[in-house]
Amino acid sequence: MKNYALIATLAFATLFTACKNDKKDDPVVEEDITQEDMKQANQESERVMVKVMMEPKSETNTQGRIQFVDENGAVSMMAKFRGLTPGMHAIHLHEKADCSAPDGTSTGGHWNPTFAQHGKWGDEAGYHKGDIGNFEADADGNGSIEFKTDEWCIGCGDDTKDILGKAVIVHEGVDDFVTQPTGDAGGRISCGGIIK
Ligand SMILES: [Cu+2]
Ligand SMILES: [Zn+2]
Repeated sequence: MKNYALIATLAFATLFTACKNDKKDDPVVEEDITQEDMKQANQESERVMVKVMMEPKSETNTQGRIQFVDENGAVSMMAKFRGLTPGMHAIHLHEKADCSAPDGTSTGGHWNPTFAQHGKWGDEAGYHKGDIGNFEADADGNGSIEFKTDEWCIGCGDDTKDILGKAVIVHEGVDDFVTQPTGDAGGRISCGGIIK
């Protein structure tokens, strides 16, 4: 009887020591990872991508493809176009992802959720969240533009940042960054809705 008790005590002691040692040897104990850490990790690893096909408008042949990627708290845009007239063209985000009108006017005005004035992106005097700027088409009518900002998101639900449901418009002319509220960029020659 005495022996059994001793064996039981020893077994228990061994088990207890083993558990204790396991915990000490493991550098990452579960309790050390807080919910806040998990949230941050999820935000950093989440990558949202949307592809936009740009269709010709206003009786032009201007087509394009755009890829938007939301990653690590910023959205990057990579856009390629063909069928442009050589030279500079304005590109903006407009209010609605509706390209149904032959002249693209169904997309509404420039996307301006912060009620700012039209301008050059980053200007202290203000700019629309859709005021991407200008890009150049070469002699063959090909052009591309890359853009990145943490002032946009894709599907985050913040009305001042979320580009889902907006449209990309390429214009016939150049954005002068001064004329209100359009930049006097001329007709709308290519249109694509930003939808998932
Ligand atoms: Cu525009
Ligand atoms: Zn604008």
